[in-house]
Amino acid sequence: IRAFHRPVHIIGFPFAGGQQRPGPEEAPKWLFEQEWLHQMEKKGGVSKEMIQVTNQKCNQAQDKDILEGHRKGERNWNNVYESCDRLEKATAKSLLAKQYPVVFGGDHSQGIGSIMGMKQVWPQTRILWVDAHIDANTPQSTLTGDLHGGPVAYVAGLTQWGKKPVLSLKHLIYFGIRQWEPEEMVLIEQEKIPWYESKLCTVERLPQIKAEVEKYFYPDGKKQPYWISFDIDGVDYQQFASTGTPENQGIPLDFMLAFFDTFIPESVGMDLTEVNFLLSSGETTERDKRIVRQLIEKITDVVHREKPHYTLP
Ligand code: 6HN
Ligand code: MN
Ligand code: MN
Ligand code: MN
Repeated sequence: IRAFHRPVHIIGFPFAGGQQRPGPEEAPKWLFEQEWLHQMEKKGGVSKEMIQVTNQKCNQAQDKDILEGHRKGERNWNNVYESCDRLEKATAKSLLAKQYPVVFGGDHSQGIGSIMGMKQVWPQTRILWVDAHIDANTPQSTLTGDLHGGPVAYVAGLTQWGKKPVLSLKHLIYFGIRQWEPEEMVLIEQEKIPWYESKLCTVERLPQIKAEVEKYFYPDGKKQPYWISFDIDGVDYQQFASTGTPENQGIPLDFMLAFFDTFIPESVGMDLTEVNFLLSSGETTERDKRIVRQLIEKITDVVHREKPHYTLP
């Protein structure tokens, strides 16, 4: 008897170059040093790999080297492009090896790489985007030029960048969004992209949410697997504070844990992004580290326990 259905493959992406605050590059390094993670690896069914990014530093204007390749609205583009290209290859490889990749960032610009790679293996996946932000800014709509605010625009082809778009906007649903640039909300309205505000994200409503998601994505009943892109700033700031672009309120943690129970069995992998312990201190940091552990343990538990609801490639 197999002890678990799928192995979990934690892909560390030590990258801060999609935004301007130091810290997200440290999160996977912290994770990979944790004794509890070593214990999980020893038990089996968990492995880890650190991506070599081209430059892990955040994008501060005084760093001449990381401004190289700067185009208006796309700060640090060359670095994001090349680092995501490496992540793209690693994500595809992980999926082809029948693993469940958890791409642990790093800032959310990583979505450009993880989703491009995932789509090579699973072109029909639907994406569940859990975030305080829409992350669909283009070089024209962004106010910050920070590329972590734009991964959806890159993978969906709203921004031209030399690789073919892989995501249809019909295959995307948001959870927890509460900050956006005007053009991003226009996009959601024009494309009629469903989104759940945080206060709708309750454990009690989850069965109904699941039914609505399925009705929207699969009107003909033929189901496809999901990719979960989970930005930790989607969670309520009172419950998790170690992140770079916090917004008020948000999704309760108990919803996220139940969300994993519900959607992981039908998903091929996920991003977990924007953890930044340098932005909190004392007991708050310790609490947030315990929460990351709880999330990783939960994800692993569900991936191991549940038979995937689709045929592996
Ligand atoms: N994230 N909309 C803001 C911007 O700069 O474009 C914030 C983006 C945050 C992105 O948290 O992944
Ligand atoms: Mn995000
Ligand atoms: Mn966000
Ligand atoms: Mn912006």
